[in-house]
Amino acid sequence: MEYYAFVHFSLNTYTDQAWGYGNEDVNLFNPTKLDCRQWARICKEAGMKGIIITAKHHCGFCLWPSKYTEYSVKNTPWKDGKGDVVREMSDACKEYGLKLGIYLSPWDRNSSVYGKPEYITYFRNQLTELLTNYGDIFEVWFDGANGGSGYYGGANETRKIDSKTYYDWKNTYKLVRKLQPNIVIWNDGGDRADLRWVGTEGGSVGETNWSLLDSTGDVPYNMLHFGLEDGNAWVPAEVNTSIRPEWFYHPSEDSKVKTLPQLMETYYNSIGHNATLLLNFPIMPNGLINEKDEKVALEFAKAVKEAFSVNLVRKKNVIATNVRGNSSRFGSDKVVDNNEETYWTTDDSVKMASLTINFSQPTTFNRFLAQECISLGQRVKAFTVDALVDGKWKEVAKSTTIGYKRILRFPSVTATQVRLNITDSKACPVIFNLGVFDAPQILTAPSIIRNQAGKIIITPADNESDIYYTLDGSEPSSQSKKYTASVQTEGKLEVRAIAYDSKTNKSSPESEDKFDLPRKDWKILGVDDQKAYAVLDGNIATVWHQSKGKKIPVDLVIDLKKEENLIGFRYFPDQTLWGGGIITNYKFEPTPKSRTGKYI
Ligand code: FUL
Repeated sequence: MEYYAFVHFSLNTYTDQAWGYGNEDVNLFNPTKLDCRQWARICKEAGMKGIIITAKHHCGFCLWPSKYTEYSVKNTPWKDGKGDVVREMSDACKEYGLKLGIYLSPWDRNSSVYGKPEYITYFRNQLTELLTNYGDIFEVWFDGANGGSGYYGGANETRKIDSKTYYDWKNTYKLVRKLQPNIVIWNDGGDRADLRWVGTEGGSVGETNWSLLDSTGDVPYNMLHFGLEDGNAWVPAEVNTSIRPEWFYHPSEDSKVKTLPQLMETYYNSIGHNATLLLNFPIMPNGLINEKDEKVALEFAKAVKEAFSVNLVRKKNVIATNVRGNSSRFGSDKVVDNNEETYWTTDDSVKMASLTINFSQPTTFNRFLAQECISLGQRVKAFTVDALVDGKWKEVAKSTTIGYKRILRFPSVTATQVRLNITDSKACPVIFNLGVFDAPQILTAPSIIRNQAGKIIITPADNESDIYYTLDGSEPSSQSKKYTASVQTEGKLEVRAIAYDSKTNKSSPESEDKFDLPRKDWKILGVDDQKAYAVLDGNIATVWHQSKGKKIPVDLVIDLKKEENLIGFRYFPDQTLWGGGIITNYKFEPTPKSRTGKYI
């Protein structure tokens, strides 16, 4: 499937919430322009192969008129209670040649029986409705989230369950497979399913990405993100992420729709890392996808097409260091024949081998794609990509796993030959496709830092584009100052910068940041730890954590060296997903110096 959509639509859409409590008024649900054909058209034009709809989210509200609850579209003003969003979605998918998937939240904050054995019958009844009445379903999504508290038919209490045992997944899976024999099950909570979560909703999976896990046992973050080389179950990664920060529609996020460079980054870190990409569209209260989301999703499709439409090695001459039994059936030409059924492989004993492709003339490229024949398992553990530049071999990229699809990015190189050099493999490698491309530059907004000494450091996301900037808040363009080295600054200023490609005259989206008091002379008191200066270096990637043994409260006293008028401050918590969370309670207080020179 490679690339498909999520749509999040429920009562949350009308209450501006992420997770409904389960008591939201069904009368709120009244989309005036609901058009699942618009969703399907956009997904189709965006190159997606299917759509997974939130038939029931955690609040328990059903987008289809379930026989088993009153908390559904049948009691809403929409179409006088005669509507069925899942039906409209299923019809639209058929019309546009897309597959339909169902998200059914196991956690139901509306149901009075949630947490009791009866709920399992209720859940399976609903599953049966969804997997029986809407045609073929390609994937079912069992979200493992359970925050505990909820309405629960008026009980208004906290109900936590043991996600491993409560849902009796074994029998639930049996039912699912009986009703939809070709379905793929996603589940991050219970028994091992067919696809795995990647441990983040940020849009990436590890560069090393095995499609394997063990069939039983817990799956910590590292296994979710990188898979398990020696796992005994085939559980490939699905990268789920939203086109906006949140899953449901919030008007405040209209200005936070992901940009083309961000989506391209997601593409390379998901599809390019041997995973599928499940990209979410939040549906607006009127029942449509927002035009900004549509615009960037279509730009994204166009950019992917532009990058990968011309495979520079198609039908070129390929030489392999080894061919299985010297048989033409497994010949090296099979990796450039555009046929998914044929592949190159080596003798069983071979774990290191290379494929060298000769361009007939010097050729410029910056992307390399390789695909293993995964019906024979995932094998490659390490490889390099080398280019013959001016008669000398040069390593241009290096990585670990390949899997169904691996795409590597590197600065443009002009070469007469390119080589895939497999340096380690679990068993003899089996490759069915190679691709080499010259992708147009996707310009990404550069990052801006002012370090403690007051130096402005602007870094582009790639090393092929130029940076232009202004320090007075004016709009940057290719006529502005070109950034060549860090710039010393003092005091208050606003920096704006763009990355610019002179070949195409295109600019990146802009980055901007405002800076105020110089921090040059500031000293950290109160904690005896040099690492604490990470909080003053202007770089959000460097972090200070209070040492483990230390108790809260901790005072991080910053000596400003002179009296300053302060009207506010900003701080960034650790930006990494597993970085220890954010501070929940803190005081920010000016600490005047006493006459004795001590801080009080
Ligand atoms: C999470 C849910 O809690 C979010 O609301 C969203 O549906 C996301 C896809 O999965 O676990």
